[in-house]
This record gives sequence, structure tokens and C-alpha cells, in this order.
Amino acid sequence: MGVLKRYGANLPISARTPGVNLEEGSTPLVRLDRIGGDLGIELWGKLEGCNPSGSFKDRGMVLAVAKALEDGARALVCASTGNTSASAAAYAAHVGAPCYVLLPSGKVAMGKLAQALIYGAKVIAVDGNFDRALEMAREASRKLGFAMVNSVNPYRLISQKTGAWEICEELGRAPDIHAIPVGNAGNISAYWAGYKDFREWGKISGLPRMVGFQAEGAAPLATGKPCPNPETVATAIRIGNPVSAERAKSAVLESGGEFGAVSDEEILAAQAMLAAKGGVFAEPASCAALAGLIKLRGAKRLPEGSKVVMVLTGNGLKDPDAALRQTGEPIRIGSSMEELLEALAQ
Ligand code: AN7
Repeated sequence: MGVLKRYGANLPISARTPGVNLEEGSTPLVRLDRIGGDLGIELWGKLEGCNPSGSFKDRGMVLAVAKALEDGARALVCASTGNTSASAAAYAAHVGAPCYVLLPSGKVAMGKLAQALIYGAKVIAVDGNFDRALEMAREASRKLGFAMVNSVNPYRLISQKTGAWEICEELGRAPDIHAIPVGNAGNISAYWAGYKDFREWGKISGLPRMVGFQAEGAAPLATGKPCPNPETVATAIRIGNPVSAERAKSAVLESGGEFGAVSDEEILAAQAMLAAKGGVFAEPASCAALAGLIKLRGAKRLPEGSKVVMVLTGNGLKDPDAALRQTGEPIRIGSSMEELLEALAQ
């Protein structure tokens, strides 16, 4: 029914807020017993790739865009590693607003670039990384009076809390551990705030430990050191200077959780495992969460039998190149049955 309909009573909307709706949210929470069995835990995946533009960004974008319309904004602007731009462009198209997106040139997965373009946004490829593109987008929004729809926009994170609310409603409690990839650090902050809301409202009693995973080449929070030149196969989280760093640190500290870093190899291995043992195809950045859980298990720091939810933030179809680089080729044959039988017997 869309996030604003399902949770409107708990979101800052009024009679003047337009009812934007792409039927985002209410995403599947899937129990992954084969992988959970390997890790000695009860593992659930929140399939945020099932949102209309294929990532969790839609949850926050719907409110950010509704508020921008309510405030009479002339246009939307964002910088993005890909998913924010796809989401902003989709909602802008749906409501008929102009949209400008700044992308780090050559570092955005093909599917996301295709989305921003086909939804009709004006796409600008910046010869710089995401962090620089974000500075430029912020300045442009100030100069030109456009609504900034990155997670510096407070409505984004408020509405992203709905992911945590859905998990608690479905499980009837909070998980023991909440695992999530971290880039600009907005989503981990939003989930923590969402869990705390539910406890405050008396709907759950316990809170999860928040564990956030970054890619080794872009891990300012895991290492505690700035990262001026982030690099990783998980381009969605190729971010060196997270905007919500302080909020995310509080989430980890208050919840007794931790940040961790995983290598590109570990991320890709987790992606293959999730697909081949779970039937779920998530993009590399999303798989940093599973890679992190595998690492915790290896270090004997994943308590046996824990109830664990990982947020699979984006759809694997957005970045088929990354998957194809690690899979084999199909077996090629002619059109005879002999060749087919031979291939099937291999
Ligand atoms: C699939 O689109 O920052 O820690 O510009 O696309 O809340 O930033 C994307 C981030 C995880 C990290 N997984 O979330 C953007 C952008 C996927 C993502 C993250 C992103 P945050």
C-alpha cells in the first residue's frame, strides 16, 4: 500500500502533503535456512531490492519527494553512487518534477545509470568521486533552490525507519543482531532509530546489536581513519566521508554492536553464496552484510542460534557485470540432442 499509507500516522505528514505512492516498502523478509544453517544462526534477509526502483532508497525518497512538493520545490537534485539517483529519478518522473543527478563518472553500475536516464532525469557525470559530487550537489541546491534528496534531507532517514518497523511487526520482536552495509551511513542510523521508536511505543522490549559493514577500500568507520580515495567492487558503498558518520557511530555504540570491513573477494563470495544457497540475487554492496556475518562467525563472535536480520539493500540485476565477472560462461553447444545430452552429463 506504499510507505505513506502504511505508516502515515507515524510520519511527519499533514493534510497538505501530497500522497506520493509507488507501492514502495512492505518488502519480503525471507528466512534463509541453508545459509543460516552454515552460520549456526536463524538468518533472515530483508529484500529491499523488491522496491519499485530496486533498492531501499525508495522508502525514504517517497517522503522526501512528497515534502519537496509540499514545500513548492522547483526541482530535485542529488549526488549518488547509483541507487539514490535511480530512486529520485523514478519519483520525480512519477510526480512530474524535474530531477538533476550527479554521478561519479564511470563508477556507477550499468543498471542504475540506465534507470536514471530512462526515468528522464538530467544525468551529469562528474570527474570526481561521490564525496565531491555530494558537495557540488549541496551547493547547487543552495544556489538554485532545488530540493536536495540525499540522506542529508531529514525526511529520507525518517521514512527509512519504516524498514525496522516492518521487521519488528513481522517477527513480533526485534532481531538479536541487525547486519547492514554502510556507505553514507544513513540507513544504519535510520534502522536504529526505527527500532528505538518501536521500543518507546511499547511494541518490542529488546533492541538488536547493530553491525555495520564497509568495503575494505572504503572503510572510514571501520578503521576510524578518513578515506580520501575510496575504491571497491561494491560501487554503491564507494564512499570515503559518510555524511551520517556520527549518528551511525552512536547506533553502534548504544546497541553494543560494531563496524567491520570486508574485502572485495569476501563480498563477491557472499554474493555467490546468497544466490546459490538462498535463491536471492543482491548487488555487491548488499552482500557486505553477509560477508561480515561470515567473518564474525569465523572469529567465533556470532552467538549460536541468534536471530539475525540482514538488509539486502539493492537488487543484483542492477549490476550484472559484477556477477558475470565471477560466474563461469554458459556451456555452448550446437542444436543436436547428442550435444545436449553430452553437456547435461558433464
Ligand atoms: C545497495 O545511492 O549512497 O549507508 O548514492 O545503494 O545509507 O549510504 C547508496 C548507498 C547500501 C549504503 N547498499 O547505504 C547512493 C548511495 C546499497 C546502496 C548503501 C547504498 P547508506
